[in-house]
Amino acid sequence: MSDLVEIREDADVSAAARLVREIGDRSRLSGPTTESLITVIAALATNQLRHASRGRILVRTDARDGVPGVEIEAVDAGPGIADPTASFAEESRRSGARAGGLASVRRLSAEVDLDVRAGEGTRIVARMYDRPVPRRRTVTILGRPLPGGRMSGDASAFWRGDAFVRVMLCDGLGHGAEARQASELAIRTANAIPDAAPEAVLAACDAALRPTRGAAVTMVHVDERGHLTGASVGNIEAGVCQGGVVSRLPAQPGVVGSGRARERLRPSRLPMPRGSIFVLATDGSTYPLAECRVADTAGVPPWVLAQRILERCARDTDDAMVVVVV
Ligand SMILES: [Mn+2]
Repeated sequence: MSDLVEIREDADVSAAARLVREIGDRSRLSGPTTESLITVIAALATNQLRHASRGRILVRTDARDGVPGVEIEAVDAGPGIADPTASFAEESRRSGARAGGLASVRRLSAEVDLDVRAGEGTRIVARMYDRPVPRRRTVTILGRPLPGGRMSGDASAFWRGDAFVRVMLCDGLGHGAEARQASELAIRTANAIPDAAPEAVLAACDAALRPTRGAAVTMVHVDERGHLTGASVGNIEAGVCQGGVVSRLPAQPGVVGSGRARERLRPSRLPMPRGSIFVLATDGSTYPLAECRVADTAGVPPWVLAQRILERCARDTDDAMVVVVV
């Protein structure tokens, strides 16, 4: 069961709250869970009005291990959350200014996926369950065009299954709109073959991207048991980090779309145990994985790490995008 609410004015915040109350009642969720859903959807809707002036929110019922729950997905085409670290931080007693912020979304949700593209919009997906459930992987994507640029040539997407998440990151050659054509086509190609292995997705992209400039592309499949399988062509940095140690995902040189990348494609496997994080970054960032070496990343929210990489490593001469899977 799923429902959509358009958020255009203050009254729509109450409409969204009524919708999740109904869904909570129909799904026989406990009172406290329904109250949490109402708080979260109100925070998401208010955030959209305040920062994007409008947006839409999708609500879907879900269940995990027999425990009923709800997934709330908020999408807007605003400027993108400028400072995710601050927006999701718990309010201190002094900074009442942040009341109605997104801290409650983080606090009340079992999991949050976050996708923020500067100048393009924000997507927040929050999942809540009636009782504690085994935690699943979450994905954070933060990207921005090069300073002064209007459109990023980088693109990323993730696909979630019952026991896995698939993530793609693409850097169209050069930057701007034509680069974006190539990176978006890679995403659409992956989207059309949801069951294909990462190296098979890259092979399909190598053929599909022939009419474009081409792109650097990394595709990974991460399961819930601690296995990561991936394939990578071109200079996207990717690695699993744990306790300051980084295991890199090997990449083959070349360009997806050249028609020659598919000849040598091999899958790579890395262990990704609980507590480790997987970081991906386009070459708009210099030494992004060094950020995982200098400090222990355990317990650091993924958006804090992604934002830190963008702020400390991103170059002024290229689009930059960072993906963190925990
Ligand atoms: Mn680049």
